Amino acid sequence: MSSTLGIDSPATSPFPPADSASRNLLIDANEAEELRREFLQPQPSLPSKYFYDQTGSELFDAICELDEYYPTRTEASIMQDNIDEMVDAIGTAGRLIEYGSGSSLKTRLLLDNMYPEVAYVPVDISGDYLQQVADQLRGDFPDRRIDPIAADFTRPFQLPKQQHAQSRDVVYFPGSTIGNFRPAAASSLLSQMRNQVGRGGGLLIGFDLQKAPAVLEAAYDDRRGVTALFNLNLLRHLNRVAGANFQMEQYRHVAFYNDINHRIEMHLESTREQRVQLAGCSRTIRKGERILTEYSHKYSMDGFTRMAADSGWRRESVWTDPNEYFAVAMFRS
Ligand code: AVI
Repeated sequence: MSSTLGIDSPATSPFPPADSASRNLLIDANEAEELRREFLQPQPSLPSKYFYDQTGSELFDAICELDEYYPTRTEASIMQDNIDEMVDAIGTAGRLIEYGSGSSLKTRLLLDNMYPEVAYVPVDISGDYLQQVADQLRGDFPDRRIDPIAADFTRPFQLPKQQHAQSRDVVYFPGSTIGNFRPAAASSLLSQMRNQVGRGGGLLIGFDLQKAPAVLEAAYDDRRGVTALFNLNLLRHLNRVAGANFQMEQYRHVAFYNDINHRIEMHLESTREQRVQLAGCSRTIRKGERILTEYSHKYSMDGFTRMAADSGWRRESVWTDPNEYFAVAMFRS
């Protein structure tokens, strides 16, 4: 998940320095700076990475089970239905490098089926959790080489050198996480992946397709209100780690499809005027004002292929579901 949603850090901050409250934060100085920068924009926003504390991760798992939230199960069925072709496209030698691997749960099908010579390289920012997952995977897949790397995949990171010159690296980026990046940030991430695997390398990526707005809006505003809780939990998380004083009950979840930019937008709308403190800064949020918390871009097949081509990727194969709701594609550099 992007830490900046595509906003680059200016060399010097245009915002006032943090006050003394920022000394007790559970986030580092760069994160505090990023929060202040986003929150103090004319259109306030908050980085979506703060969705994922313990509660938020559990709520996201619950979202993936919802009737309305089609992406997870659709991608899983595409993988299941086409696993043999995918495994052949990955090839017989090299590494599968998963960006933002988390629990690696969705990758088990590939780990079960890939050629035995292919090593698995899960990349995740949370080092301790990554080691636990890697130990578990080594137990469950004793014949597979597992080489975890603790890194923030949104920034360039070093891979150990390949053992054989002719081996090919394939980046695996499932879950339509690419859709949570703004277009410029998505393009630069695709370029970074391209540079990392070099010529002849691959990219196996899942992305969400454009479809009827009613289907999309239901997926991000479900009847049981799980997505609303997921969105609101971001405020609770920031209260805990970033010295914020959000009153959760004074915001409501808003999700809609922006059909000009082809994206779901999630916001939190304030139900009254209030003064908010966050990471050592403060601002007034008016009644009815919205704080942007997430974009989830939806692509056309051609649009995604063009964006990838601009970053040096040629589409080799694409697999989709009967409704054409979601796509998994193999690109080659
Ligand atoms: C993680 N990401 C791909 C999800 C999405 O669909 O954009 C995050 C999410 N937000 C609300 N529901 C799910």
